[in-house]
Amino acid sequence: MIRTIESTPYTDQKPGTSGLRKKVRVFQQPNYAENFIQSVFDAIADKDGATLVIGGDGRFLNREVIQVAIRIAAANGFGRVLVGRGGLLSTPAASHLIRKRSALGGLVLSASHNPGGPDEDFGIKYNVANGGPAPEKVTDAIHARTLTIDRWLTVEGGDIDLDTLGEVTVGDMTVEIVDPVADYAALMETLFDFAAIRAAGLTMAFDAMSAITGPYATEILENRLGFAPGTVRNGTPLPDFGGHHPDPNLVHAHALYETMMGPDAPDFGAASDGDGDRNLIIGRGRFVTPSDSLAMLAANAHLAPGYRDGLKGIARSMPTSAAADRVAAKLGIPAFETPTGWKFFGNLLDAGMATICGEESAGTGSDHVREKDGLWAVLLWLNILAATGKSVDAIARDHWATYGRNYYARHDYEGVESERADALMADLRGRLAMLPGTAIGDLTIETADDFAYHDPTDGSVSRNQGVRILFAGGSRVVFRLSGTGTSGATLRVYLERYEAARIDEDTGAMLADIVAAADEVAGIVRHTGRTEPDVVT
Ligand code: VG1
Ligand code: CO
Repeated sequence: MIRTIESTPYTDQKPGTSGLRKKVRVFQQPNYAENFIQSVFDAIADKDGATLVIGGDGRFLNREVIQVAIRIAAANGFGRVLVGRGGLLSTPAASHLIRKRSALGGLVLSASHNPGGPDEDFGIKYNVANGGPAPEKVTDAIHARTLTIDRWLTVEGGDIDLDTLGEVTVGDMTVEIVDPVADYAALMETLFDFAAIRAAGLTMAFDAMSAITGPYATEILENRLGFAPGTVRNGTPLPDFGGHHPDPNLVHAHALYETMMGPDAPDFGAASDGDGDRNLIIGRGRFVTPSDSLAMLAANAHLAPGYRDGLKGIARSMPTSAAADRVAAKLGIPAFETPTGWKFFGNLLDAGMATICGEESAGTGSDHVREKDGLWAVLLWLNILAATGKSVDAIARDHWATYGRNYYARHDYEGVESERADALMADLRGRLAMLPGTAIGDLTIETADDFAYHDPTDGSVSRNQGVRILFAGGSRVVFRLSGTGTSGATLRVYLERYEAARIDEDTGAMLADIVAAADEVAGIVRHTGRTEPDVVT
């Protein structure tokens, strides 16, 4: 029996960089999650009898929303729902499952690197049939529907057991509880030389940050690759991530950083985020910035079986450093520059124009799925270490000696009042045309624009994707506002300077004049009242 529940729209359900993210208490309002899920289903065609994947990162509210989503899916005509046991699926594993089982799409319940718990964040993201985040035309349709929705559909019945593998029936729909790890681990075995990694005798530390990658990393790293028990730290997913931000950067994964810089550091250190799509890479005594990691992985990918035939192209988000472009140039393959967010890579991957993609925010991935993939990056690094017998530090130095070094940092100003952040961006945008030729200290602005992306596969255009200030000589600063936060605004300032030969300098010192220029050109202190960023990555 299908029941129709009357509802009224919420006006704040516009998906951001990566789905709808709000405080848990916002999601707990009557009909809030239900409205959004029904709006997703109202915005998509061909649901009758189709397969849908549902899973999340295990954060607070995960199980409750999964139960609700299953009943709404049954009432909307889906034939089968695949759910990871315990309601768990990492974002890349969900992407793989959608592709492997030819699903129409999937609901990924996560707020990624944002903290979890009753007072923290929750999120819902819809992925389409290629396994990737819904493109803008789909998220726009979902948003439009949230503004007019007047009912949602459900079926009678209580909650189902999410913890036992097998099939149950909800309404006329089959729900299949699947092992969240098995298919993903099998995919990794097809891409990487597990025997060579095992034989290399490397030591490592992996921090799962009490988030989704614990079960995946334990199975792959400890069980299949033979790393010592205890290699995976914080390996049990917790609803509140143990009270931490599951964000793999030097601030929130500080304990791992300390280990890797200490006297007893293993060969390799890594961490992933709430939903398992990000990666932090630290060799013994050597932190690798995500932009550099993308370039180094692309340059060495042919050493892994899955990429033996080479790459078709490399894509990076606009604020990501241009280090990967230099690799593409040397390989004689195209380099693409997209807006922030993985949804923009999907078309390039589907069209076979790019093989490896990455973002400065610790996201790297390839055409094996349509999401960024934290453990994939870890395994590719391990495969490269095993194949070359070199340390992370040696690989980094060799890379810079060949390509030069893009010194890079991102400064985040968090919890800025939205009006002040908007005013800063509006002020900057209003002055773009006048900036070229302006000298700031020793730097001279060459060009200044607001990045617009023209998708080469479907001709769609995405405007206002971040302000770029390019200085003579190749340094640059980029300004944009975060689209994943749940309170106030976060201003992101991306700083980059290229050096062909000076590859052994201190990043902070190399970027100091660009930091000063960024403040002068955008009036960061004047607009935000902040004199220092909250997070430097
Ligand atoms: C941030 C990152 C972006 C990433 C997005 C989702 O977005 O900058 O590169 O794709 O998070 O990552 P924003 O709009 O806050 O800058 V995740 O791991 O949250 O799915
Ligand atoms: Co994530």
